[in-house]
Amino acid sequence: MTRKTLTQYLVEQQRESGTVAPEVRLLIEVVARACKAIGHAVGKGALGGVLGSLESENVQGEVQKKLDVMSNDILLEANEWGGHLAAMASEEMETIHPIPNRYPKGEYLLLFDPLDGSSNIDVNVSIGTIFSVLKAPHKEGGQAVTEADFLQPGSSQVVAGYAVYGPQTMLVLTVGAGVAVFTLDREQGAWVLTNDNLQIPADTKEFSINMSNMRHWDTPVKRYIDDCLAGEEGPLAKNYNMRWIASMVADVHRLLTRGGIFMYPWDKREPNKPGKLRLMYEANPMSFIVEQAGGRAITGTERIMDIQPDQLHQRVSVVLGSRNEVDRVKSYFDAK
Ligand code: AHM
Ligand code: MG
Repeated sequence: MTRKTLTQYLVEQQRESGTVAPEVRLLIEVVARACKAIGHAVGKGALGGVLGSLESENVQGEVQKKLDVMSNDILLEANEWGGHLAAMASEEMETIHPIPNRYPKGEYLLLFDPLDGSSNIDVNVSIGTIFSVLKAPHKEGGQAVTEADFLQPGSSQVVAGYAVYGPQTMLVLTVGAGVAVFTLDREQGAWVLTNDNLQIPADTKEFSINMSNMRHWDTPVKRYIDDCLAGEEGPLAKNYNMRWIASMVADVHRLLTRGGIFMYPWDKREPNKPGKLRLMYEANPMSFIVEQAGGRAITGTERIMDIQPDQLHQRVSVVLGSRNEVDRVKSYFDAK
């Protein structure tokens, strides 16, 4: 059987449904190539000297791992010169990165978490790259891009995707016409289409949450998890299973494949922050993919992609996955 490559898939999308503009196709191919390079570095581990931490902290006050910074550099360098972008923003950079003047500029904005699940790097557990693409607002007279141009709700995303670096290296992508999955053929170095219409099962018996935070949760989350733990004898009348990889990419990839619900809710540890995960380059792209696969993504009370951001690095409470289970969690929040 001849399988399609990423390039073929994108050309067909461009021809048939007009969902992929030529500039967007170039953008996706460049990001995918950068992900291949990151995956290669991840795979070398100690042999490539890529494990361990640096002295530095990122804007969120988190210690940066070597691979966080390397992956950020790979994405920046790959995307600077192609002429498809106006600017980039990343979890690892405090402010936006406009395309330098020596290169032509395009109409799109690229946001990324270059290496998600950093705590898993040194223990050889799946990690990933998450990215989101927005259209830059039109400016008169070539005015410079600003951070405010990035502050668009998730519903404005043109593309979202992630690469997961696990036993297989995969790329999961939406251009707003369903979700396609590509597996890296490591011999050929090609992304090969392995699922052209990923759908999340509507129901599930599997939840994903960091249970060690239970004492800090808000009542609706506590009540829902208590009911899950009560199993067949409890009000939900089914036995649940639990998984927590501590890498959002890997946890979301699992639930996209076999159903599930993933939660990183607000909690009392840092009451002034809406949650741990970042809206613009973690929650929004994952929400776009999950919704395109027939699932739901909410904060508990509202749709994540409806949030009007006011900061590049703002955080958000996240509940996403199988449609009926997310609706169930929402009913716990509504009853609060
Ligand atoms: P990171 O972007 O610094 O890696 O942080 C995000 C990660 C998510 O991938 C994961 O869901 C969560 O943080 C794990 O948090 P915890 O260590 O509290 O379990
Ligand atoms: Mg992350």
